Amino acid sequence: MPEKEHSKVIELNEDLIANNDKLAEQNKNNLRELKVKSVDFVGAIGAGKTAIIENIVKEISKEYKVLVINGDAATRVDADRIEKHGVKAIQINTGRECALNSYHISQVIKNHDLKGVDLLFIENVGNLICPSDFILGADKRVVVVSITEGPWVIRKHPMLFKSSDVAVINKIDLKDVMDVDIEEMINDGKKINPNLKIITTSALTGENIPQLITEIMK
Ligand SMILES: Nc1nc2c(ncn2[C@@H]2O[C@H](COP(=O)(O)OP(=O)(O)OP(=O)(O)O)[C@@H](O)[C@H]2O)c(=O)[nH]1
Ligand SMILES: [Mg+2]
Repeated sequence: MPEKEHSKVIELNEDLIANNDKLAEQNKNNLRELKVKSVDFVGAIGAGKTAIIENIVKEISKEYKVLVINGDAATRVDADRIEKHGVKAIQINTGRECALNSYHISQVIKNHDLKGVDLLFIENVGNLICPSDFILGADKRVVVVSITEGPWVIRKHPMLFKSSDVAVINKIDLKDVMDVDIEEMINDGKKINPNLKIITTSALTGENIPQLITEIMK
């Protein structure tokens, strides 16, 4: 690509990210005004984001009013899984876009009645790269990976781990069949972000889900 065109592409990308950041700040302020606590779940395809959110809502939805936004390229599968637990879910299909952005969240704030909602859980599109450029304005970001993605999944994707508050290493029920050193994965996360709270879970057995809930509710 000629140098001039190349720098135009970089400018365009920088504008896109700056505009996204501005709108994310507005989302954060609007949600705080509405007294809605918000958590953005990011992570690899199939790592267990929906399964973890299902476990959490099963535990807390009697006490708290929860709304879930499910980002997905094409289907309503995840929103339907959440709604089975009696919790309202809004599916956003992003098509060729590989992450939710702050505009999607601003539209939910604008078009839905969030009065009385205590917690907003946002499941981002399965992807360990794109969401690092697009913050949404949530209070917390939780990154979910699983041991079936290989022992190097954390060190290969440092950006998301740098910008997250909590990391979940899921599917630990499979540790006997996977040749993965979970302690090493935890060390990778700590090296990338010493402030990261790391929790190993199984969404299948429910192991350590209470610890995750405590962390999210802080
Ligand atoms: N054994 C085991 N399977 C799990 C666990 N968590 C999720 N799964 C399974 O892994 C598959 C993917 O889980 P999902 O919850 O759909 O993962 P996701 O991250 O939401 O996936 P996308 O939305 O497609 O990115 C499903 O078949 C789940 O039942 C776990 O802790 N242990
Ligand atoms: Mg999902």
